[in-house]
This record gives sequence, structure tokens and C-alpha cells, in this order.
Amino acid sequence: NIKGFIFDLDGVLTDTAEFHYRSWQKLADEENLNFNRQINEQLRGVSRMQSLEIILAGQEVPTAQKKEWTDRKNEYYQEYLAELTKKNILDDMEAKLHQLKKAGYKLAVGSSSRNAKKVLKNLQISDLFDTISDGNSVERAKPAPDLFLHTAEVIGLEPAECVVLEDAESGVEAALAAGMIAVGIGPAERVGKAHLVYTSVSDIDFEEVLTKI
Ligand code: G16
Ligand code: MG
Repeated sequence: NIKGFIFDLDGVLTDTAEFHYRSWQKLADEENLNFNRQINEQLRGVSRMQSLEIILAGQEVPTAQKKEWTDRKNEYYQEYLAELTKKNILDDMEAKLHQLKKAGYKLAVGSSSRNAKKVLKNLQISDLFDTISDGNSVERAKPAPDLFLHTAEVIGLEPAECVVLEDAESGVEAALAAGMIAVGIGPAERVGKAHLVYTSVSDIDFEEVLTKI
């Protein structure tokens, strides 16, 4: 019996992936690190430091240097966030959120991003959610189930009562590990392990989600 929906942020409610990409690319160009759009695809849903580790691909770098690089990347990212507005909400997601809320479902955000609250504020949809869990909420990032389990606990639901919407492989894995229903958004190669898959955000049909699972 589904009582709530937990939304990933980047790639589900908004497309900040492009801003993450440009910020990493700028850092990579400055520091002569190998990076491109293809590598960026692997960073979907992955925490900031883990993203740098993927870019470094085993290259050893002192901890202080890594910290300075991730801080700098985040400064570039925050410059993009300053331009973020309501227009950046993906498709008809806001209307869909209002419908679910009206129907009595609990709504939450479960994002790996430490900037999630700022992003939601700029999108002007913070008030729609009963709770917002982000990269600061738990120690272990996706694919660990911790973030989603924490979110369910805060809104007072059992894992099996929650549906998670995710665009990242690591996020789908986290939802499944948490014992929740996973709805994947994107190509099957990426989110095919989910219970139900939609190609894009605009294809999501919540009536169908509720009847099919
Ligand atoms: C998002 C993005 C990731 C990003 C991560 C951390 O996760 O998909 O690419 O690396 O947040 O972001 P920050 O550097 O802002 O803490 P999600 O879970 O919302 O898709
Ligand atoms: Mg995502």
C-alpha cells in the first residue's frame, strides 16, 4: 500500500546535470584532468568527492588538493545555481506533485546533493515536500540505502510504502536495497533494474505506477 513518493532531485525534478558537467569541465581544464561528457554520465547521482575519484580514475592526489578541487568545482556550480528559477523544473513535474499531494500522499526529496535545499528554493517548490533529505543527511551515499531509509523514517512510512523516482543507476540500487519500489527514468542500460522504467520525466504516469506495482 503506497503512501509516499521520494523524488531524486537532479535528473528527476530539474536538470542540473548540465551545470554539474560545466563546473567539472572548467576545473578539469584548469587542472589538466581528463574529462568529457561521457565521463560526466558516470557522475549521475554520485556524491561530490566520489565524483572526483571517478574523474581521477586511480590517479593519486593529496587529500588537501582533492578538497580544494571539490570546493572550487562547487563554487562554479553555485554560480550556475544563482541563475536557477522556476523555469528549470522539468516538464509538468510541478503539476504532478500538486496532484499527488492533493490525493494525500507524503512527498519527499532524497538527493545526493549538498546543494539540494538551495536548488529547491530557487525552483520555488520547497513547500511541497514533507521533508528534504540531501547529501548532508546521512554518511553513506547512494547506492547505500541509508538516504532513502532516513527519508522514510522522517515522514513516518515503512520502506515498502514508498516509491522512489530515480534517474541514476546508483539511486535505483539504493531504492531497491532500501526495500522500496523503484521507478527508473532513462535508458534501460542505466535504470533497467527498477520495477518500472520511463524513458523521460514527461512519460511518468503516476496512475500507472500505482496500479502496476
Ligand atoms: C546530484 C547529482 C550528482 C552530484 C551530486 C552531489 O545528485 O546527480 O551528479 O555529484 O548530486 O552534488 P553536490 O556537489 O551539489 O553535493 P541527485 O541525487 O540529486 O541526482
Ligand atoms: Mg539524479
